[in-house]
Amino acid sequence: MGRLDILVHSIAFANKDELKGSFLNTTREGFAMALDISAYSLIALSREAMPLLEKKSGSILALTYYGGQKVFPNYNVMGVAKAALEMSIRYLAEAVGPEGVRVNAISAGPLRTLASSGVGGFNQIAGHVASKAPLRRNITQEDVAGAAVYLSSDLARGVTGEIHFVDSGYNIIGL
Ligand code: 0WE
Repeated sequence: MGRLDILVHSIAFANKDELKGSFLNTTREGFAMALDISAYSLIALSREAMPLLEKKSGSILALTYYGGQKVFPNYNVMGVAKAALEMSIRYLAEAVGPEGVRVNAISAGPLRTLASSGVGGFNQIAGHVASKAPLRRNITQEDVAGAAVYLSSDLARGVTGEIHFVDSGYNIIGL
């Protein structure tokens, strides 16, 4: 297999029924599945990747969403899973830091992808962000790619355990 420079975690799943209606209706099975696939998978992947990742220069990058820090309508159990993912970033950063491996996440603003295509009210969310965010626009795939290249590269050699927002600045706004 050779060596790995970068591991990108970009996987999440919750049952469609859990991504609508009241959070009170979150099922034990739906909760377990969302956290298993969306958060625990980072720990499992990181453990398997560690023997392959370059010591002193390897890095791990995950993708998260502001719904892991604030409440968004319908995001529900995915918000809890992203909160677990974001805290796992910090614990993993501490665990693999001594080998010189860094662990960070990008918290991206709403972006049209396969994962967001099944999301009811996506256009409304994107429209709201574009009207309120400091940059008054939605992000692009290239915006995320730029941050990903930076965080994965030696340019970010002193950065680990960080949740880096690529969201046109939306997260700094109070109202
Ligand atoms: O993290 C996500 C969504 C990830 C996701 C998407 C699906 C669609 C298909 C997880 N599980 C599933 N399950 C499916 O069956 N996003 C950041 C995009 C997203 O999802 C939302 C959002 C946004 C934004 C759900 C509700 C409200 C807003």
